[in-house]
Parts: sequence; C-alpha cells; structure tokens
Amino acid sequence: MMNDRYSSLLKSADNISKQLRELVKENKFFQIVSHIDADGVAAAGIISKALIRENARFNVRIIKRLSASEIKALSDGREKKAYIFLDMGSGQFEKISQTLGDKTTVFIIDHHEILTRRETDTILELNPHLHGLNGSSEISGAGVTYILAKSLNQKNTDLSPLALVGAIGDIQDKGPQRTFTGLNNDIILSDAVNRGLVKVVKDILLFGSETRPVHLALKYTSDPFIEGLTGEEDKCIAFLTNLDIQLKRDGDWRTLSDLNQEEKVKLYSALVTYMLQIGYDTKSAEQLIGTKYIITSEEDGSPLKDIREYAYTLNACSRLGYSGLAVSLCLGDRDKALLEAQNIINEYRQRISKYISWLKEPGRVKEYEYLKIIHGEDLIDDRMIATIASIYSRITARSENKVLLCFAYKSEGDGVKVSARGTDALVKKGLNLNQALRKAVTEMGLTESEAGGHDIAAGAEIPVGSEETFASYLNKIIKSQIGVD
Ligand SMILES: [Mn+2]
Repeated sequence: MMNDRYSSLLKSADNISKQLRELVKENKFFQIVSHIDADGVAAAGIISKALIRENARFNVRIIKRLSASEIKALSDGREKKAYIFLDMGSGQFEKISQTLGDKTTVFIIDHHEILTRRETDTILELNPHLHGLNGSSEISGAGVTYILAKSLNQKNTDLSPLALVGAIGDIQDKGPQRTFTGLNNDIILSDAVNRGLVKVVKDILLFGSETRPVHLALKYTSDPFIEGLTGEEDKCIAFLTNLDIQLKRDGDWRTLSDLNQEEKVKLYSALVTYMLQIGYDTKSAEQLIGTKYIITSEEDGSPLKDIREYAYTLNACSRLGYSGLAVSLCLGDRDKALLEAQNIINEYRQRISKYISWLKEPGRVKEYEYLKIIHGEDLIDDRMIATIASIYSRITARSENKVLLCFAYKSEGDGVKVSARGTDALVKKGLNLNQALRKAVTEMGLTESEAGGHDIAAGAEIPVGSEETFASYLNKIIKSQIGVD
C-alpha cells in the first residue's frame, strides 16, 4: 500500500516518464548532465541503465556546477537533443529555460530546494519540494531519478541500491541509528529489501568493516571523527592491542566482520568510553553504532559491498577526475575497473589527510560571530573543497555551533568556489544555507543561480577578492535566520 504523502510526486513521475518514453520512441538523443558527487554519479548510473533498457541513445556529462556558461556550452545542436539534468537544475531553472527551453524538451530531476513553482511546456521538473516533501533529508538526486526510472519500467527496481548509495552520499542516513527516513525508507529501501538486493544490519560503523584490517578500518573512520585515532595507525594498533583483540588470525589480517560478538562489544564500549573521556557528547559517541546496508550481489571484500563505501568510492573517482570510471562502476563494470578505483581511493585518502593536517595548522581558521572560515586558496583542489568542508565540519561541529565556510580558487577560470556547512542544531533554530547563500550573492549583485543547495549544506561561486564581503553578508543573514538579536 502506498503512502498518500507520496502520491503527488509519484503521479508527476508517471506523467514525466510518459513524455520521456515518447521521446525515446522518436529516437531522440538524450544529453544527460549530472553532478560530480556520489549522488550525481549514482543518478547518472540509474538513468543510463534505464535508457539502455529502452534502447535509447544518450551521452553523459558529469560537471562540478551548472553555471550559466556551462548551460550555454551545452546548447549546441539543441534542436536535435533532449536534455536531462540530474541532481541539479532546479536552482538554474530560469537560465535553462532561456537557453534551452525554446528549442527542445528539458527534464530537471533534482532534489535541491526550490522556492517557487514554475511551469513551462518544454521544461519538465521532478522535485520533491514541489510536492511538499523534503529533498534535504528524505530523498537524494539519485532517489528522484530512481522514482522516474521505476515509473518508466518496473524492471528498474533493480537499481534501488544505487539510489541508496546516492542518499548516503548526501548524508541522508539521519534517522535513529543512522537509518533512512521518508521516501528513502518507504519506497527505495523497501524495494531493495523486497527484491533481496540489500541486507540491513546493525553494527559498529567503522569505515571499511568488510574490506580492511580492523586497525585500518578504525584509522579511516571519519564519521564520527575520533580525535587521536582517526588517521593515526600506530594509535589504532595500540588501542586494539590494549583490548586484547588479535589483529591477525592464521597469518591473515582480521576485518571487523571477522571479530566475534564479544570482541565487538568490548571494542564498542572501549571506543565510547574513550570518546566521552576526551570530551565528545554521548550523541556523537553513539554514532559509532548504526545501520549498515549491504548489497547482497557484490563480492565479500569489495568496496562496493557496503553502500557507505560504495558512495565513498564514487565520490573519490569522480572528484579526482575519473567520473567515467565512476559511472561505469554503477553500470556494473567490475574486475579491472574496480582495481583502478581502489588505487584512486588510496590517492584520494592521502590528499584528504594532507588537506586536513594543513587545516589544523595554527592560523588557518578565521572566526566571525556565526562563521568559521577557511581559505584553501590554490592549495586545496576546488573539486574537493565540498568534501573537505563536510569532513572538517564534523571535526569542529561538536564543540561549536557555527557555520563552516570554506573557500578555494577554481582550478579552471577565475573565481572562488564556496562551500558552507551547518549543523543539525543550527538548522533546528532556523538556519537555511541554501537561502542564505542565494541571498548573499544577490546582495553582492550576482545572480541568485550562482548559489544553491540545502538547508544544512550549500555552495556558491563568487569573484576573486570578494570573499570578505561575502562572509560578512552571510554572517548577518545567518544571524537573522537563527533569530538572535
Ligand atoms: Mn544530491
């Protein structure tokens, strides 16, 4: 039985999938444009698989940001193509409509917040916010794409695990014990479990619990970030040895899944005690236990077995410039592709720890009343600034209730890439970074579409040299949002 809450969105998906099917029948060529993060890549994987099933012709482009110049560049030969924007587009509706909407059909399949409902004959928009549903917390870009794909063909329910990968990539596992809520849970996870594609287990959430020796899984755990253990191999080994947990058995490294129940309990309580001792609150410490989603068809030991690691893998490949490889993993490419992905993951991990230790050096963080600001200049790759912002905000958020604002110079062209991260507590008080960033760029005389995102996380692009002006506008806007006088 389907929840009434969802009927409006599902009806819209049915209408849009009908029009998509018409274009497939006309043998239209589809230009797919999606976002560089794990959610965007998973969305591209879902629509690609769905279009292959319909024998449609298409091409995929993965981009960092849908700027006005990007839309313009896409418009070549537009009368011959249909466009599908995934995990983006709702924030650029006007520009898309002006540049592409006059000549062809455009699909916008997005979950980013929209403020007003707009309609044209040529632009078809599927977005949960248009149906009173929360795109920040209960469905991702990959999820919305999944809803469309399922409506196109019931066979596409085999793509439900990918939609969950996208949701985890966008940190939507925010229900009790890191579960999914709303559409992610009621439709997508339910399809995945009913088809036997995903298994749900409660466990300690160390990173790479299926694939890595337990001391490395501990070392790589960054959510929660465990000060003194995360990133520090020697200390992780010492921690486990102190607990009498054998690192090897019969000469082989043991993974977390190799530990017996008694050892797991011992490890968990020692970690919680340690975190409380060094100043974490109970809630952060409890984040260590949660819900794991295992893809049954993937091999044991594969980084694609656990959907959290799957999302991490897609993100790493895509952000380091291998988005083609990331999409092909979603399409089922394994063996050689997977080996290549593993090398990229190692490189990505090294870069992140280099950036984080750079950020921890004294003097890197500037403080405003409601902001902590870091400027990565050209030292932090602008493709990775959003990831660094997310990780670093987890390290700092526990002690201070401020918005983390990160800047980095763009590697191509002029401009500064902006990433802002809030906390759940601030969102509860009224923080909405999507609206705040859009307002700040407008106050600077830029167009609203230079910024966008969600209440808790958003990004923008501003001219070089305007960082301070932007920060002071944002500081003021945040102040008014969270209602302090
Ligand atoms: Mn997304």
